Amino acid sequence: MLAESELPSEADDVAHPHCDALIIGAGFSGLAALYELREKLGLSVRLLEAGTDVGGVWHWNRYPGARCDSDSFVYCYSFSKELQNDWEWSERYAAQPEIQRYLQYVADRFEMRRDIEFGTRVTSAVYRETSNEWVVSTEDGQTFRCTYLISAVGPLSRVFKPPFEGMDTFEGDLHLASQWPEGPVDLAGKRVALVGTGATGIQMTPRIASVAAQLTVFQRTPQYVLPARNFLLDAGKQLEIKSTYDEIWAQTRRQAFALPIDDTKRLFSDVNSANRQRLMERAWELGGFRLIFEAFADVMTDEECNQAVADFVRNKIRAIVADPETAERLAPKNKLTRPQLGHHYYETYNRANVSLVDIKADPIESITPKGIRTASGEYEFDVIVFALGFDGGTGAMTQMGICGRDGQSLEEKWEAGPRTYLGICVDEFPNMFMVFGPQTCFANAPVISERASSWIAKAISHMREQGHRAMEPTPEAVESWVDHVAEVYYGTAYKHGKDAGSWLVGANVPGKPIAPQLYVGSAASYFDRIEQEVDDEFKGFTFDGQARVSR
Ligand code: NA7
Repeated sequence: MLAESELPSEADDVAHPHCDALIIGAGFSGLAALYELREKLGLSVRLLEAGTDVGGVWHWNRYPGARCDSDSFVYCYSFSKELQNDWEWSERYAAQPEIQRYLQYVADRFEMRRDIEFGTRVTSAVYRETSNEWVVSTEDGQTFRCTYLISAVGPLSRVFKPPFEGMDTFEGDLHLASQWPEGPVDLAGKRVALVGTGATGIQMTPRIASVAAQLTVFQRTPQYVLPARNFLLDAGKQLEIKSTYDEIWAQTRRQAFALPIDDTKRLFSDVNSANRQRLMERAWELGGFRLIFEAFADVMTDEECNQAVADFVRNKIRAIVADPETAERLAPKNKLTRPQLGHHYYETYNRANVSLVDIKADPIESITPKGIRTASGEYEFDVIVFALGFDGGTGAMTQMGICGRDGQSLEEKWEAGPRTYLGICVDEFPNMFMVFGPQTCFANAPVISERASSWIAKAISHMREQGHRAMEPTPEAVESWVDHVAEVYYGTAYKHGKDAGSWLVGANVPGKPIAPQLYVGSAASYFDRIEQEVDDEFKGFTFDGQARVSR
């Protein structure tokens, strides 16, 4: 809570530029919001970005093997038919450089850069009731004023730093996957340690193994890794995509994870044992997330189904990995929730230069000048790479010094976990909107970001048409969304995420309260819910209320 004397005064306002909307973050979410608010609503918009270019998570996460897990042709915007027709994705799953090139292309094509300030990190954003404005300060000493504050900082941008002792004693090179250097990193012929086997570590493993003299992977919890089955999108496939884009987007918007596949309605109990196996084999061969969406409808809700699919993956691991001990170490013991996609991940453990250390059995004690010391001894390395994940969901927002009415900080507001309405707004934080904020839908991100941005534009239009100056959700609406997010989360296999240390429930960061960080219901139901709010003329909100002031 800020003291009254710390609240920004109006005395210096003339020195501080005002815009209608100020967006924080130039990733998929921020650029979508910039497009909606500037091009469609005609607002004056400023976008502040800490990095040196557009890209957001794709600017920072340039580690070897970084790639999206959604089909590239729906891991993009649908707001411009011309854009979607002109841009060609080269692979089923685009790699980081291509995704960043896409966002650079979008920024240039729609002349977004003129409204973006790069290298500008927000250090505080305080709502000032008297002028119904947000006063935003940056690390380099700038101050901005705006009516609408739009956070687009992403759910996975606050890095979880390695908590190990002795980090600064290591004589070789240390790298964090999510802060990978822009210049070349030479791993050829080196002895490399990789700590962490989440989505990031799983992508890095085959790439590092292909160049390093030796790769030692330190795994705490094994994951379910499905084969991605990447391929080049040839001219025929490009034509097919371009000529059916409307149908593809319609399919995507109906699908649980906003992917271009059809969710099956088939229950596990509908099928006999031989057919179950056949369905799982088919989904495994087609690759991607088909095993959890196309084989059976109840993988996340039926224990027996979850167990059968989990056993199927464990058996695949045993069939792929030649060394039985390594295979058992790689076989997950937890329930199957969101699997990861791998690009020859398990196969990589058959290479002579790759080994796996189980740090649950043999924990890391410290980083030493020569390498890593575990309970059983010391390993020597030239390079150590950490892929330990993020303070996901709330982490990026609570570090920005955001204070709503009466100087109440977001950190205080979310002391026991995120509390939002629809993952977009927070009570007592008038005119603050979030694109892909905590408790938004956990699904193919650009599709969610685009829908949320368009929803925010509709909310602001509604306010303007009705002559309102500010809106915020009612505490009751927030309570009902928080309850719904929890009910859905704890009604599925995701409820085991706490035991698995999942960031989705805040369990990976010591001391963080356990609470679902995202809504794990289907994207289709999320879209219906937020559109219903528009149709109901934003009945979960109060307008002007305490925010009303006379200028
Ligand atoms: P994740 O999925 O959170 O994975 C982090 C990994 O780091 C995971 O294997 C963790 O093991 C491991 N970890 C975290 N802290 C430690 C400590 N203290 N010691 C050892 N190992 C540790 O992050 P990613 O960046 O891979 O992926 C994030 C998201 O990106 C992913 O969910 C996708 O949606 C895209 P653990 O499992 O906690 O035992």
